[in-house]
Amino acid sequence: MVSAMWGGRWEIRWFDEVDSTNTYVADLARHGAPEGLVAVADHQTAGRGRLDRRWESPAGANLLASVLLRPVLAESEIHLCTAAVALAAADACSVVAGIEPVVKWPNDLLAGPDEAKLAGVLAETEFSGATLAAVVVGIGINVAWPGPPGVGGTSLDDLRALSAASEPAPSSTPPPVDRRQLLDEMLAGLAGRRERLDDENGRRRLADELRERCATLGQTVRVALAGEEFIGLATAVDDAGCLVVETDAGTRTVSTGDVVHVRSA
Ligand code: BT5
Repeated sequence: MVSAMWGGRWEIRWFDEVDSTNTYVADLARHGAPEGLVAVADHQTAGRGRLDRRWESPAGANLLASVLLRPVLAESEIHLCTAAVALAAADACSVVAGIEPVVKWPNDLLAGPDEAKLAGVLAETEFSGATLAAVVVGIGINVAWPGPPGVGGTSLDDLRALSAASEPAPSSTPPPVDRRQLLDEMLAGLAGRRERLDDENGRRRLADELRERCATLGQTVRVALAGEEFIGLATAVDDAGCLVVETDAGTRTVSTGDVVHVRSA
């Protein structure tokens, strides 16, 4: 493991292999680790998605990172932490790779002509009584490997090759994206967004940014909650980052759950 401070705010611990960077950071968070710890792994033996799903990635191919945040937030606002990381990652993809992903609520970055899954975010919380103590936000960004067969993923390197090939005078294959550069750019973008979590005005600006980048708005969505499923039109993201869905039975505000874009499903 290599450890280094970055930007005066982030302590990066880069591992050859861990079970899951989220699990690692959550364990340290429970033992009082300060905000700013970042775990990165070349390989995860038990990478996790949401709802006990797996996040797959061969060694050295993709960016797998988890950040420890300790913002003072109401439970209803926790989704803004996912948004802060997703938006910082989207900007980093744009700066480092020239790829402009959109956000699919709640936790995906989609990119390319087919809006394929480029990245996924997993936010996990620790509470002290009723007070939010820590949020561990993990992200997997597909840099060189587009995800397992059959799940419809994509990668930055594939998207760049596609875009180079479709230019009027096709250029040679661009060089592979550097994971460290992508991480540094993401953390630089996360620093400012983290500060916005501290006051109401900043949180509203973060929600504004999420609204601008959110491909789910205006789409018919199917929402799966624990023990319940419904279809409706995603009409808004509120200031807490929750998705507002108009259904035949009325308006629903969704703070968690799986959302499928029905048109693209
Ligand atoms: C997510 O879950 O999209 C959140 C993924 C978070 C992964 C990061 S990596 C660093 C940190 N440490 C961890 O242990 N986790 C975080 P979800 O929306 O549930 O999507 C999971 C589903 O995406 C799987 O069931 C597969 O169908 C698919 N999948 C798995 N690996 C993929 C990949 N590399 N690219 C695209 N899709 C993938």
